[in-house]
Amino acid sequence: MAPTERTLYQFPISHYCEKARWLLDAKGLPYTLKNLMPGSHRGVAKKLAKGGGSVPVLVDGSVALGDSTEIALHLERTYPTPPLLPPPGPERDRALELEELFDDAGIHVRRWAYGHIIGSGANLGALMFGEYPAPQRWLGRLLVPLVKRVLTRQYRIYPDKVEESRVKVLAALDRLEREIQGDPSRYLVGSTLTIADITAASLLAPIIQPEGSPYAARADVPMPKALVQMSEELRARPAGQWVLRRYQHDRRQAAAQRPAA
Ligand SMILES: N[C@@H](CCC(=O)N[C@@H](CS)C(=O)NCC(=O)O)C(=O)O
Repeated sequence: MAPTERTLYQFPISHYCEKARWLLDAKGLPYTLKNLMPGSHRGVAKKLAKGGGSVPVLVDGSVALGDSTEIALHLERTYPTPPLLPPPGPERDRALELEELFDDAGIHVRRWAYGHIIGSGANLGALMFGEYPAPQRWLGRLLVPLVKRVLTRQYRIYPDKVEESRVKVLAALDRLEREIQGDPSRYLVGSTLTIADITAASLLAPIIQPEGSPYAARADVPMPKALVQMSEELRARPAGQWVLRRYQHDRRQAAAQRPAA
């Protein structure tokens, strides 16, 4: 039987796409990545998944999913080994609840981070388009002023909202620390990795900047002072250390077992 064709449509820099890549890697599934250009992505995503037009979109054989949580649940149903959710019961319910909570926190991480990146002289073109092939990379860099305007409007990157998001990100980190009881070696639910861990670690990664993530510090793209400072402060906390550990250990392990597409 021919292997299932599996394609993840994405933006390389998107933390929701990083979550989807990690889920696929953790399941040991081969997939092809297709980088969409911001702007034209909407039409492609809507046509594929008949959803809101955001990325990631996973096309897995005859099934198309346009939301990272739906992707997580689909993968769990279709490829139960290794399990990324406990069996039905209170632990599973808690994992699903935490998945949703940290998924929402991702909106605030993004608004806070872009709020500082857009307001500074940071090289947004290199961050967003560095991984695209040449013609798209050049086009993307030309479009940066437009991209900044669209991001500002779409994600409501306004000073009062950015501040509101900072407070919400810190509340999510407090919650994380309560869940792990201050111990960065613990998983959120039970004693193994679940979709709650993958969601929390990938969606918090842009402000912790772990090695092995798309947000690791790069000498060629200096980050705004506020982001560097936030990352340093959070890395000193159990929540920041937890994200670093999940990347050092679980993300690395998942990436290492990625089969060729
Ligand atoms: N709830 C969605 C959120 C995905 C999302 O916000 N994706 C962003 C990139 S980080 C996006 O596609 N933005 C452009 C758009 O919505 O048109 C998920 O979990 O997949």
